[in-house]
Amino acid sequence: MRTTQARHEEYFSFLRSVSLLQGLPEEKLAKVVDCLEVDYFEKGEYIIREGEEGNTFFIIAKGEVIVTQSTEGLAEPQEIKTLGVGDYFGEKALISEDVRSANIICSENDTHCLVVDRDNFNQMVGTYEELQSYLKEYVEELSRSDERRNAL
Ligand code: WNU
Repeated sequence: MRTTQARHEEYFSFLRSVSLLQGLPEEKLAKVVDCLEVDYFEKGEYIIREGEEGNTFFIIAKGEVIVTQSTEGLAEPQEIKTLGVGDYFGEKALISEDVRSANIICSENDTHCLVVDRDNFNQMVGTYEELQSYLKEYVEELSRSDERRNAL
C-alpha cells in the first residue's frame, strides 16, 4: 500500500515542477498538497461544462484534455486547445467570479487531475502576489481571445 507520506512526496515533487507554482514557498506548497483531491477521468468525460457554476481549480498530473467553446453562428462548440501534464485550468471562474467559460473534456483514458477548491485556491494565490497578478492578466487575455472568436 502507498503511504500518505509517499503520496505527499509524489505530489509535492510534481507540483514543484509545475511552472505556475515555481515561486511558491515550500510550506505553502506542502499545504496545497495536504488539501488536494485527486480525480480520475476517462476519454470523452466532461470535467467542466460551459455555463455551470464552478468552485475548483485543476492541475493535470497525467493524461490530456481539450478545451472547447460555443461560438456565435456555429452549431458545435469549437476546439480551442489541448492541455497536458503540468497544465492547469478552471482558474477563470474563480478569479472572475463567473460561471465556467469553456468546456474541458478528457481526451485520454486514465487522466489524473489534482483538484484544489476555492478556499485553498484563494489561500495559495492570495499569499503570493506574482501568482495573483500573473493569473489576473492571463484571465483578462482569455476574455479578449473569447471576444475575438465571438464566444457566446
Ligand atoms: C480560452 N478561453 C476561456 C483555456 C488554462 C489556464 C490558463 C488557459 Cl491560465 P473556467 C473553463 C476553463 C477556463 C480556463 C480554460 O478553460 N481556458 C479557456 C481558454 O481561450 N477559457 N474562456 N483557454 S486553457 C487555459 C489559460 O482555465 O476557466 O473556470 O473553466 O472558465
